[in-house]
Amino acid sequence: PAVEYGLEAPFTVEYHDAVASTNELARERAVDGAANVAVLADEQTGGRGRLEREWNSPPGGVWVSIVTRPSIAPAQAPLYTLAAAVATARVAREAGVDARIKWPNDVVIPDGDDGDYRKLAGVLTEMEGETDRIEWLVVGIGVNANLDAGDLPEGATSVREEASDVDRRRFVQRLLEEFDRLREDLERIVPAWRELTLTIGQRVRVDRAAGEVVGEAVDVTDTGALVVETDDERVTVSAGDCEHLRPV
Ligand code: BT5
Repeated sequence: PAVEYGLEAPFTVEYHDAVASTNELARERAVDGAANVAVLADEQTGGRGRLEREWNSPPGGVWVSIVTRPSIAPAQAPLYTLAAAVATARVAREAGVDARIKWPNDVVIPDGDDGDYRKLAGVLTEMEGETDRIEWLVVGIGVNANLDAGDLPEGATSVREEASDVDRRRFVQRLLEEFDRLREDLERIVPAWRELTLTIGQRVRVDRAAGEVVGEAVDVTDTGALVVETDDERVTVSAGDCEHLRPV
């Protein structure tokens, strides 16, 4: 399928016109032992976001899930989410949009100076493994590429709306290349992420099961958790604990 799709990527690319969710298919591949496979679809009928949320995936977007088997501890897995966001933002910037990263997993276009944004892309990372070693990791990336505003939920935007249509084959190729380069050196991911984020320095409200945190987002840790300075303490929030983050 890689040859059929015409990509010389560091991953074997499996292409489908329509699937329920590329993450679901990638998980099946992962369970079967696959590595370095990317599952790509033109359309998803059951695209998923984090925490059981829905992901709108009409034809024209880039819906892709990457299967990897890195030898890392589960605590490092969030770095792969950050890497996917960096790769996505970089390639979107090549397409002429002012893409920035909103912690933990959104690629957005800033909208004015008050911290507002329109969402361009999202990342959904899933994994399986032991407490000290993961077995596989699936990194799903959804980018609103060649989509009209009318096909998108409120608060979302697309590369088409912000700039112009992209060659999706080329976009996916660049995305996989950037992701591949970033995963080779995990220590470079957080610095690369810092350069593209709009969250650091913002006053934010983070909703968690354990209660909300309001304060200034001051940094991310070396495993990608957000450090928020409230009136009287520093709170570290992991991506998995974050239900919503918004500028306040
Ligand atoms: C995400 O979730 O942002 C992760 C999205 C990952 C999608 C990819 S596509 C390939 C792979 N296969 C899948 O099934 N999933 C992955 P979250 O942060 O929970 O954001 C979800 C929220 O974003 C929804 O509740 C909506 O409010 C909004 N939303 C839904 N579809 C959107 C879209 N196309 N563009 C922008 N925002 C959207």
